[in-house]
Amino acid sequence: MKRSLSAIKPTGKLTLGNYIGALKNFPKFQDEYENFIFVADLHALTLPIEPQTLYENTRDLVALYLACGLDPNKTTIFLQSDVSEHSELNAIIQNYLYMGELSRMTQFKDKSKKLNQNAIGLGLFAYPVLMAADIILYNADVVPVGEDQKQHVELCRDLVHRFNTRYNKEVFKMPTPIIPKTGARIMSLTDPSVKMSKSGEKGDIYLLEDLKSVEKKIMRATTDLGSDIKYDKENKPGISNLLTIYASLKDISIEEAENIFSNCHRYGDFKKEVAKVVTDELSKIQTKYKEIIDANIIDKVLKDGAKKAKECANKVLKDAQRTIGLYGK
Ligand code: ATP
Ligand code: LTN
Repeated sequence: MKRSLSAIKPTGKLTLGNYIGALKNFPKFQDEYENFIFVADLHALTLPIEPQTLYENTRDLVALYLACGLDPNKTTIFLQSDVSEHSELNAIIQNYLYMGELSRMTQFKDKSKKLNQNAIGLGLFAYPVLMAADIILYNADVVPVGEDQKQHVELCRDLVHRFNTRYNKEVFKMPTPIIPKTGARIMSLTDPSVKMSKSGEKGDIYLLEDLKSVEKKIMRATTDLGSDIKYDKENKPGISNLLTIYASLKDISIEEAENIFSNCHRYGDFKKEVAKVVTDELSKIQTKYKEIIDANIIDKVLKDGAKKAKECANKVLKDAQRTIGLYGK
């Protein structure tokens, strides 16, 4: 059976962007793939974060994984920090990735720009090394992620090629990023030129947000000149973003969404429909989230997941160690 692997870092409250670009797609793999989904808690340390916040974000993320349809009987759900093989493989493969290529990563450039230039953590720079270890340890065939993570998976592909060529053996599996056709980059509702993100501002919608507030944000979303509901990223970025959200949640194409609104010439009416689709979806997720928190099952899910993940990761780690001349006992 082929393997699928992905993760989200518990850096903040999950947004509608995280859901559409990543989370919503994770359960699609659990029937036909061996599915591994984890919380990238070590990656969350690459920017300053309060211990209590990290702890709570982690619990909420696992609960949201379950609320969005991941079934622990079909998907191995675990914490990155519970499987020490991630850090061990990281220590090895850091020697096969170069500082030049790491410094060209868009995410590093964006995030480091916002920091005091004398306090850019090494972990932020080496972020894609650990991410490559995450992927390689599970022999992942596919890695479903949003657009912004594609570059990191591509760097992992370069590493796999470099390593396998160096040792003349297929030690590591070559992964392929899977980017959703629609919704791979949801933009902020107040500024459609920037990505909606957990560390963003008021233009972001959170999965656990009060539904009235969600509705208000959509009704006030920045729109463009004109009155047609047409997808045109250049000239109508706000409407295009709302159309993308609508199409993704309805599981239809952008063209189909445009057809539905071909006779609608009032942005207000269109926004009402978008708000309805979003709040319906979030309402379902929030109800399930509450049930999961009340059922107190998270610790058990994580314990079982870590055990399964470790079995798999340890094999790959040992194989890599022996290949390069370490004892790998
Ligand atoms: P941060 O603000 O802390 O960088 P983030 O919101 O960008 O966080 P990540 O943890 O980096 O979230 O991403 C989790 C997953 O969600 C990744 O697969 C990423 O590609 C996807 N994702 C994040 N933001 C969006 C977005 N605006 N649209 C679509 N997918 C997104
Ligand atoms: N960097 C990813 C989270 C992540 C990940 C991974 C995704 C960490 N390790 C391995 C896929 C595969 C992000 O979403 N920011």
